[in-house]
Amino acid sequence: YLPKQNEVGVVAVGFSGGQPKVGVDDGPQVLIDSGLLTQLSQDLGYKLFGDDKVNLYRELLPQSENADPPFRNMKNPLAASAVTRRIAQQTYEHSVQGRIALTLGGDHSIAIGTIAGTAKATRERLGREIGVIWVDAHSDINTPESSDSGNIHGMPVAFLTGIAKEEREEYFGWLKEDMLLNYRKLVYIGLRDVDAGEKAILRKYGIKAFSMFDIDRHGIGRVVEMALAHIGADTPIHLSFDVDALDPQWAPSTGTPVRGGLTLREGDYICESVHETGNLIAVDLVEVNPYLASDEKGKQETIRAGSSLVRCALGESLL
Ligand code: Z70
Ligand code: MN
Ligand code: MN
Ligand code: MN
Repeated sequence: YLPKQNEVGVVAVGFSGGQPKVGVDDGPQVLIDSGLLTQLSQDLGYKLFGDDKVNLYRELLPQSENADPPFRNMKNPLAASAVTRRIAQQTYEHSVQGRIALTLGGDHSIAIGTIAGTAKATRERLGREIGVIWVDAHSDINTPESSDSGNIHGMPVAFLTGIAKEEREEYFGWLKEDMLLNYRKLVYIGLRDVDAGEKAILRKYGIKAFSMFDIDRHGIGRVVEMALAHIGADTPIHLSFDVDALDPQWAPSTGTPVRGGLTLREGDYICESVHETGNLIAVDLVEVNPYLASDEKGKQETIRAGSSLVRCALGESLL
């Protein structure tokens, strides 16, 4: 039911306003400069649509103290809402035409846009709800009120599932019912740094999550099998991959590295398995910040790892 699996719609989002560290807005450019898009078209044979240049949203970040004041404890709320609203329109346009939407971030707040767009498009195009596989060290499911940091990249899942709600259009009120994700169709892999408030939310809603503990216990093969079974066969899948899910050994150049993460092979395996289902409708690769590694090698390793994840999700390593 996915007629254009040879077409990829690229959305390159240079946005850092969902968290405090500058530089993650250069993530998409370094990924593209490393040759990722060329590999997708030349080596993997995809027809590419959409952004050939990065949308840099730096000017949208508040230039003065009072330009975008906190709202319900959220930092840079107007900027994050405006950027994600635009991204939602972009992934919607790709997805409604049956293209795989590939978004390069940027911090993880941008997934508010990417998933809102594919959820709406998939309801229209296929009459189906999407499933989301969220691969991350963090669960990013704080509400504005449960968040200690006020950083919106720790909140996207709460807004997308409707667990956090806001009426005001300019503060994510543009997220309408048909853009939301059913939290029963969400599954996490790789968690190891989850706030107490987030644990309470995961428990309250019974959200499916495979932490590093589960991966140690069952192995990545079984975990991915269980994750896909939870979402259900034949469900359109949006894969949202935060590079910090990988162990800092493989991806040190990110805002919040957390030890004890996935090996690069485990990360690639998740992506390969999702590709193999034939149900992939979108991939996000976020939180590559080229300036945070302690040396050039760490930066290059992170870019290589991020780019490998994307290629695996698009079928590079399957014969
Ligand atoms: C913490 C918060 C976080 C990264 C998400 C951390 C959030 N739970 N950090 N992704 N890299 O601020 O809400
Ligand atoms: Mn994240
Ligand atoms: Mn994370
Ligand atoms: Mn294939």
